[in-house]
Amino acid sequence: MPHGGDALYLGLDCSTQSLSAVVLEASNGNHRVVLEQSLAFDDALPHYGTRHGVLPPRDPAVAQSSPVMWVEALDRLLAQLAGSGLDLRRLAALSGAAQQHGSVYLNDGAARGLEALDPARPLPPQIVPLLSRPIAPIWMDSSTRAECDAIEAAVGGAAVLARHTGSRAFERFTAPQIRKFWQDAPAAYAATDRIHLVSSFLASVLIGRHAPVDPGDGSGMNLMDLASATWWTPAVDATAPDLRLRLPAIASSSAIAGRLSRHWQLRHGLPGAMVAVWSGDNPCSLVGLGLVREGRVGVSLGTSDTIFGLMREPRVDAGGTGHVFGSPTGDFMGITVFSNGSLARERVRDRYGLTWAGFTRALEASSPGNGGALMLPWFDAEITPAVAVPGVRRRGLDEHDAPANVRAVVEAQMMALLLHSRWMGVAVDVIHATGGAAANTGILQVMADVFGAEVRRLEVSNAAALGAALRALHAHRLESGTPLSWDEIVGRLEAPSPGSIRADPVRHAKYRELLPAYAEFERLESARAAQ
Ligand code: XUL
Repeated sequence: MPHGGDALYLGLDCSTQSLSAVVLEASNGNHRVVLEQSLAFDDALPHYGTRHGVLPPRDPAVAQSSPVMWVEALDRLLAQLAGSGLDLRRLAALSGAAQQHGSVYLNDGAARGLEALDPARPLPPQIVPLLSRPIAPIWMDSSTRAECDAIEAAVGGAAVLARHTGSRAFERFTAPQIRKFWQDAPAAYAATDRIHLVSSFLASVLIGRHAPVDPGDGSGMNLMDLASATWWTPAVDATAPDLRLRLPAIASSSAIAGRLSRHWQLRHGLPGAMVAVWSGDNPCSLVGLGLVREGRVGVSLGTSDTIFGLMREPRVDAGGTGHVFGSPTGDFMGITVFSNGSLARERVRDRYGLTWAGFTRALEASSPGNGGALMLPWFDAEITPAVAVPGVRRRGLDEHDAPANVRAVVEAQMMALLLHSRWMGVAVDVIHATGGAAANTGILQVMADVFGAEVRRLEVSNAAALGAALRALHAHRLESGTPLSWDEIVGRLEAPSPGSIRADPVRHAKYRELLPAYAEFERLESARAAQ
């Protein structure tokens, strides 16, 4: 450490709606969070015109965002950190998490351009000329069913693709998105020299050269062979011509990609700290929630709702809804993703003119089980189960009854989480919860009651950014020849004791009774939507 004091580690999280930072201070063998900061894209950078971080779509199935906006947000947030009063000369390493699957397309001027960023000039006009595609397709996109079918057919079927890459083809995964780009804009594809994930793109901007992807985020592409963490040639060849030449290297999540480039040192007075390879937000949340052993699950209630847990072996979901990703620990993780997460909760809140406090009161004013009334909150196209044509479905539920609708959206989300995580084969007695909605005790109580499990809430609001900071610490110690085990990394975090919410046996019994009716309603309606 070149300067006195304890080492600092920075974790960033570029999610759908915001960029967040968590700074850890490591002292006396332990580490603790000393700063949390966040910047919401719509509010902080209104000139990009995003809504909830997404560019207004021409087609409702298309979801895109702006890579330049993410870089401008990075610049702003690092400026805020530099002015926060923390002595950032103590910054030993940083890493990041990002929304998964989204891709960024760079031309052959990017390698030089990233190296030569001018700290005296604003960043956006320096990034724009490096892009061969001005926008980035993101995980909410559901416009590539035809491309999914073509890729699956070319490699021998959905099951073969899932066996190798961890998932059958999903619309939002990077390979179908790349295939669509090649078909729609062949000249722009030809002018593309490197295709990054959101994670590896931002890491590249920080180190001033092309960064690798890690197996955690790489497994969200339908292109990586899970077992060997190498590009799987049949899927690469099935996606687009000469794609292999355009893909980044794959490196361990604990590898150092480079150091903060001169640009960042001069622009914000930051040190040449090590930059560990970035990963996806879900793999980082796994670490942030301390789930480094098999048998525990995490739930993230963010823009997407996700349920995940570590796996020693890659057990692929035969039903085709879940995914297996790489875990930053070098193991695997099972995950199921729902697109109607916080935006669905928000749509119900707004429909009845409620604040969040009013939403909570409405939840409390309605009775568990909702008298059997059910909702399928498919405000947007749903990933799990696959529903391409959005639309809310109600059964026995009066659309005008605000408390019943508030309860119905939360109960449906929790029952869907339970139903579609069974394939992971994990007995769930404790759930570690994170994400914006985890602040709401009423929602977590429904989670506890539906699962019949204890729910623990992390005090740090952003588990993905925390996980990225812990990964930076892990990578730095490994690089310095003083490695720490993952148990030590998560065990030495001095976190205030997490809030714990217990299941009520009577309410749990009620949900066990309701679950088959919910499952049947979901099965019927998703089948009808597919016709
Ligand atoms: C994961 C997924 C989402 C995004 C959200 O497969 O699509 O959870 O990572 O940021």
